[in-house]
Amino acid sequence: MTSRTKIQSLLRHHPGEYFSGEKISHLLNISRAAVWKQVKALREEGYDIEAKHSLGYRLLGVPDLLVGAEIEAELNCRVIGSRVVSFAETDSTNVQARRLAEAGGTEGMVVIADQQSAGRGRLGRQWESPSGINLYCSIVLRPQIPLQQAPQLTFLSAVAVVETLQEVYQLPTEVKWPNDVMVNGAKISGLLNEMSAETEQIHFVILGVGVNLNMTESQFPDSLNYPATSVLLETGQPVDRLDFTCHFLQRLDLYYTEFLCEGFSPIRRRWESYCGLINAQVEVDQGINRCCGTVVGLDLDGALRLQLDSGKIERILAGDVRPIEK
Ligand code: BT5
Repeated sequence: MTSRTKIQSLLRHHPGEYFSGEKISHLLNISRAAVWKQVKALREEGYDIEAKHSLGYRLLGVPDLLVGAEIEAELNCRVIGSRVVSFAETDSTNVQARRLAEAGGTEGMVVIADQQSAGRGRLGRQWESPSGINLYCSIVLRPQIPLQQAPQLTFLSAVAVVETLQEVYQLPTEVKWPNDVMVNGAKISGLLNEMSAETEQIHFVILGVGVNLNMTESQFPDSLNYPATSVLLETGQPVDRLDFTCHFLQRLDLYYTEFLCEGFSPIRRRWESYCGLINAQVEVDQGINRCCGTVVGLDLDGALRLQLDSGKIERILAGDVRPIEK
């Protein structure tokens, strides 16, 4: 951690509290001149730091930036966030994460961007990724699991997004198979997992996560296929993106370590408990095929179990699910 990040983290963890230059210098083991220099640099980055003659420095406001070093400093994870790489702008964090993973990037590495010029959804679809308002991140994992279990990892990120939105913002959040997170019937988050593997061996999996945090109505294009929303639109309150990101990564870390020890069952149970369509009649659009049935749950490999009118259980491996209005 650099001296700048250490000072930023110290002030951030003690909101409203004054720290004299001498105290910071003593606590962080740096010279007073270095404290002054780094406070000046933090102010230039947008941190509102008050300096009072007899009291010292205190933090009054933070810029809404997602900076890798700051996220690393805030996290207390076992695996996730061992390294956090941030971009002001990139094509797609999934593409960057793949590049870094191919160059030897370690398990748990997180790639984050303030803006994506080519944010990706499934099947070549686009993910709207305007600057400075949402979370766009990709996490590199190297699990030692059989290839066919890799799709289970999507459900880890879905559960971590749902629980962060429920617990921190009290939003009535649900999952929709395979990779959507919904609030009040509108999509708030999309997940895109990609993988590098050969002959039964996984090299790495990339968990791509997009969450609409401070997006306003006018920032969504008219061309979206489904209703979409953001935390700001649902709560009326702007979101501190650093805070959201750290809560989410912390929770993902918890569930990833649980997954490595206990397998898919606990996550599958949680995902099913957040799925508003269990026992509901749905239509599944699979491109050329369409089928209807009642959602029964998730299979062990992450396939959706659908009971057809004939009573037969069909395993759905891909497709878009829509509830059938009664
Ligand atoms: C997804 O695909 O939902 C996966 C989205 C994953 C995005 C993350 S961001 C970080 C990482 N880097 C990337 O490049 N991607 C990942 P899909 O189920 O195919 O949904 C795509 C559809 O959702 C689009 O066709 C639009 O209709 C709609 N959509 C696009 N942008 C949206 C947004 N910001 N919010 C809600 N809906 C959106």
